[in-house]
Amino acid sequence: MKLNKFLIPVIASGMLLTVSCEKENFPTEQEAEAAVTNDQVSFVPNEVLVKFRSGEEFGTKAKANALSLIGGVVVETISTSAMKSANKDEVLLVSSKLSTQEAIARLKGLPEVEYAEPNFIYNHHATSNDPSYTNGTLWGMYGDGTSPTNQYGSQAGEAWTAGNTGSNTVFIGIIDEGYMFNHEDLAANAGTNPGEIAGNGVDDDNNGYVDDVNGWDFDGNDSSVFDGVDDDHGTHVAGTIGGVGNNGKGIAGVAWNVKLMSGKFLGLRGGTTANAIKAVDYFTDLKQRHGINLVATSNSWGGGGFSQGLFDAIERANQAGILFIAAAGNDTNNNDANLSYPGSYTNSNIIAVASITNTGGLSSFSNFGATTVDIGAPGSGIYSSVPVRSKGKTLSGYATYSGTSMATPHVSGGAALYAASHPGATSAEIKNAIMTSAVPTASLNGKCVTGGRLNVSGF
Ligand SMILES: [Ca+2]
Ligand SMILES: [Ca+2]
Ligand SMILES: [Ca+2]
Ligand SMILES: [Ca+2]
Repeated sequence: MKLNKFLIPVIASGMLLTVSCEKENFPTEQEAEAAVTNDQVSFVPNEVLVKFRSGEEFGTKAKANALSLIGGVVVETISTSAMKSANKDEVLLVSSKLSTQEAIARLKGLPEVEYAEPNFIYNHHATSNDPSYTNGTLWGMYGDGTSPTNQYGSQAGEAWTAGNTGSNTVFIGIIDEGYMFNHEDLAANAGTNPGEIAGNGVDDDNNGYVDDVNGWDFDGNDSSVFDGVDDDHGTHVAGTIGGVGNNGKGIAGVAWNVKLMSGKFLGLRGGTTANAIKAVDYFTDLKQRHGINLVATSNSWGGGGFSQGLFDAIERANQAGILFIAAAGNDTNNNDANLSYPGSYTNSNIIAVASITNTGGLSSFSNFGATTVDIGAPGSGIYSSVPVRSKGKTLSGYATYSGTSMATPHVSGGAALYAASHPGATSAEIKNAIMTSAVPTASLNGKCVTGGRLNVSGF
C-alpha cells in the first residue's frame, strides 16, 4: 500500500494571507513583540500598575472614575506584608482596554493617582532572538504567558525562558522525506550515527546500511538522506522539532538543542509499508545498538489500511522505549469511525496529533477522534525551514505550510524538551507528561483523548 505525507499544499499559500490579515486585527502586536524581546524594555500589554493616593478627597468614587477613563479592571490587589508594615497603600494591577502607554498617559496627572506604570517583564536571556520568533510569525511557539495575541501555541517560549532549550544528547528520528541537514538553521542539530564512519564504503556498525551517517534513505536505498528541494516536507518538519534557537537566523524549533536523524522513506510517489517498517526498525536498532537516547520518531504521514507488519514494528519501538508520534490525518475524518493509520494503531507508545489554528480552532482539514486521537497542536500556517533552489544551487529557505504534518513535530519537539529536563524518563512518562499538561480547548473537547492542546511550558 502507498503512504503519503499529511501536508495541505493548497491551503499553505492561503494560510499565509489569513495569518497576515489576522495580524492586522491586533493593534497591540508591537507590544506583543516587545514582551518577548529580552534585550529591550518589555512589559505586559494592556496592563498598568496603579497606586492611588490616600486621603479623603480621593475616595472610592474618584478611583472608580480614574479606572473608567482607561476601561480598567482590577486584576490583582497587591498588598504585601512589607507594604502593610510601612503603612503604605496597596498597588493595583489593572487590565485596560487601552494600550499600556495610552492608559498611563490618561492616568498621569490625575490628582488621585500617585503613579501609573507598565507591568515590566524581566526575562531570562535565553529568549529567542531568531527573527521569525521575535516578530511573532512562529505562533506555534508562543502561548498564554508569552504573547497575548498568540494564545494557542505550544508555550515553548515559556520553557525556553525557564532555561529548558533541549539537549544535544536527545535524539529524534524523522520518518518522512529526507531533510536538509546542512540547512543554516538545522546543521548544528544534525545528529549522526555514532557507530558509522562517513564515506568509507564500509558498514562500520554492521547494521546493514553502508555509510548511514545522517540516517538512511529507504526510498532510494542509499545513504543520501537529503536529495534536494523535494525533501521540503521533511525539512519543514525538522525545523519545527529542532530549528536552531537563538542564533539570530530564521526560526526556532520547539527544542533548540536536539539531535535529528532521518529515516527517509517518502519519495516523489509517497512511501510504502515495507519501507515504513524498515525505517521504524532502523531507529529501534540504532537505539539498542548504540545506546543513544532516542526518545521518539516523528511521523507526519499515513494512508492505507491496517498492517500487522507496521503494527509490530511500532510495537518493537515501544519495547525499546521509543515514542511513535503520528499525524491524525487531513481528511476532516472522525478517526474513531474510520481508523486512520498509523495514528490509529493501538500501540501504547503512539501519540496521534490533530491540528489547530492560531485562534484555537480545530483546523478545517484535521482529523479528530475522541478515543483515537490524543492531542491538538499548532498545524495551520506554520513557518519553518525548507530547501530552496536558486541559480542552480540548493539554499536554505523558509516557508509556511499547513497540515497535521505540521502539528506532529510540535509534539515531537515537546518530547525532546521533556527528555532533556528529565534524564532517564521512560517513554510512558514522557507521553504522560504531554497528555496531562494539555490545555483544555473548546474546539478539541470530545475530539481527542485529552480534549486539549499541547503545552510544553512546564517541561
Ligand atoms: Ca551502518
Ligand atoms: Ca561507513
Ligand atoms: Ca538518497
Ligand atoms: Ca534560528
